[in-house]
Amino acid sequence: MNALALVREVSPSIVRCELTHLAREPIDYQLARDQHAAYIRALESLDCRIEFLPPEPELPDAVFVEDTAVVLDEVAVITRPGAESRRGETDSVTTALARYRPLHSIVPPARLDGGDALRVGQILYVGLSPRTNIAGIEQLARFVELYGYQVHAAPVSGCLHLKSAVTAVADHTLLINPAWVSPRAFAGLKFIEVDPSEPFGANALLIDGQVIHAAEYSRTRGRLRAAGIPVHPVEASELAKAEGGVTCCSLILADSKASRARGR
Ligand code: CIR
Repeated sequence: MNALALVREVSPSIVRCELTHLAREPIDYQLARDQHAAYIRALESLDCRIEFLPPEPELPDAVFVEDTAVVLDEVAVITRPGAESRRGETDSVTTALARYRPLHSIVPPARLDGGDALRVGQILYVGLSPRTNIAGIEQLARFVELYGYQVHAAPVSGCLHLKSAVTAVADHTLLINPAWVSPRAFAGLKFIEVDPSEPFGANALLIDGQVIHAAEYSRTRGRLRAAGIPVHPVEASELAKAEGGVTCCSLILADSKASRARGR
């Protein structure tokens, strides 16, 4: 499968990023850029075509493009990020996505971060989190139900987003930190648990049967490989200090639809 990955370069202001659960540590901006470049190479090695969103040097968290939209095959929903400092990130994403998908937008008082939306088949699990409120989940549900998706809320605690706690790593299989989200929220699915020493290891980006996963979490990587899942490790220490993971740095559009750019 070819896919389109929308990404955005790391902003120099990332040193002023939002932090919720982590204490601020110095971020090496050049190393963050190098790690981001390696992440993009990993996407390319998985046959993704890369499209850069315009840089947003004054928006500290703009590299974490996942939070600005929920992209499905048929439609995309522009979010209203839970952190006020991040709301300016959505304009350029709206312009970019309008070429590929019909759009809906989350409006006040709703709040929603894309990092809280996990799709498994026709079900969207949506985290009730520090960033996403009930109104956000309800608005998202109204939009995506038009396209045959069901929305299930999943409360998270101890982490920023649902996808900090759980991601899809194969058909019907989730990588999960059960301390942050209850497996009971995902009836009928199989689980691989993170190694208990790697609570942040549950964030993996699944593309066409293979996953990109932060190199730091070697024990969890071992569990993925033992389950037969091909893993591409990428160094992600600097973005992790900004509370970001591998899913956060791209918006993935399945190319069958992406190539049918709207109006072109
Ligand atoms: C934030 O707090 O919004 C950023 N520092 C990190 C966002 C990470 N995004 C994600 O996990 N989807």
